[in-house]
Amino acid sequence: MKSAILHLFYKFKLLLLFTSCLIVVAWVTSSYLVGTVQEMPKAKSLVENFRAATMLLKGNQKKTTTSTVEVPTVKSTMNHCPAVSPYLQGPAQLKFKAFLTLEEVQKENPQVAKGRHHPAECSALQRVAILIPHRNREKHLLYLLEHLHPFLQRQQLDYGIYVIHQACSTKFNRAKLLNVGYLEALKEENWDCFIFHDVDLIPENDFNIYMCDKQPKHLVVGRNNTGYRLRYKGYFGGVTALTRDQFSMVNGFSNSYWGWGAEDDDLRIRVEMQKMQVMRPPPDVAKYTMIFHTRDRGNEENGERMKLLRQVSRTWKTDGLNSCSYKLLSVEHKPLYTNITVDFSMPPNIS
Ligand code: UDH
Ligand code: MN
Repeated sequence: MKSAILHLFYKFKLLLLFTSCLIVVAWVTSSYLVGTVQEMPKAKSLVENFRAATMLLKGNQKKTTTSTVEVPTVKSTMNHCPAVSPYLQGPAQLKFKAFLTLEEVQKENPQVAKGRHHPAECSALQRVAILIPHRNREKHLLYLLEHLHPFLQRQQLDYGIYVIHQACSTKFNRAKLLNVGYLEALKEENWDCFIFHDVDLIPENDFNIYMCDKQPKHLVVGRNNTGYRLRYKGYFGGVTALTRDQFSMVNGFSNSYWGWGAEDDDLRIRVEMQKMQVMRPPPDVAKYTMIFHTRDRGNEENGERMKLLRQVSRTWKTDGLNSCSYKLLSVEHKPLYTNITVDFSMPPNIS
């Protein structure tokens, strides 16, 4: 009898031991699984953010501590935006309304102030300044603003649009205007990336990302008026993206190109001299519509351009950002862009 009770007690002990083991195993497994489920999106977003965040974010964090400009417009406590925005739509059929007005474009963009916008839901990967050289192309500017604001917002960028307006009736100088844009925009904000943007080129595909990369980027592979082919090998005009440091490393554009042509080739030579390599997005993405126009008065072909191009290796160090003199007439903060008006005096040997 006694041994039967003992046997029963022994069995009960075994059962108890087995059940506790089961409970322990169940507890360990469940906490591991919950942990894994929580880690998944975290890991995914880390991977997503990795590519675009790499170079520039690191650079920024170092720089903002030493910089005098201390207005990162986005709170650092927010999550970084993903490398690929969920709002991108891909290729678009562009429409140009015949009677568009600035007021209409302003009404379409109530969330834009002083030409600037940043995403509310995440911290943008780069602060991007768009610089547009301009004179007497108001209609083109209107179309560009209408398309560019929603385009940049779909890319979740922290951006500002600057129009650099040449006031004087002297020969047009696109490159010098862009140098002015860079210098003036940096007085307002420590921009990471600069997009040098012709007023008449409208991007057709929002996968053409307006962010800078490890190498200077040329964004216009094709446009409607060239059958969407690169104009020529080495073409580096229309729309380009360079980081603050890449542009300063080449001393910006030359200031010496008065009239049309070759200032963009000059920049390419500067870039290559610094052992940088121009990169381009895939041709099906880097597509633009150029609004039709004829040659402007005051922007005739520059007869000196080939001569200037041959001298770049001798001139780049002293002709550029560090020698860009101009008369600043005004800086106006309009709802959709900042307008910088400048006056240039032409050297006496230029006619
Ligand atoms: N720009 C102006 N105003 C001017 C001249 C140039 O705003 O008077 C700016 C504008 O941003 C323009 C950019 O400089 O997009 C480049 O100038 P462009 O558009 O005149 O250059 P593109 O190479 O045309 O597109 C050259 C003349 C085309 C002649 C066509 C004849 N078939
Ligand atoms: Mn043009």
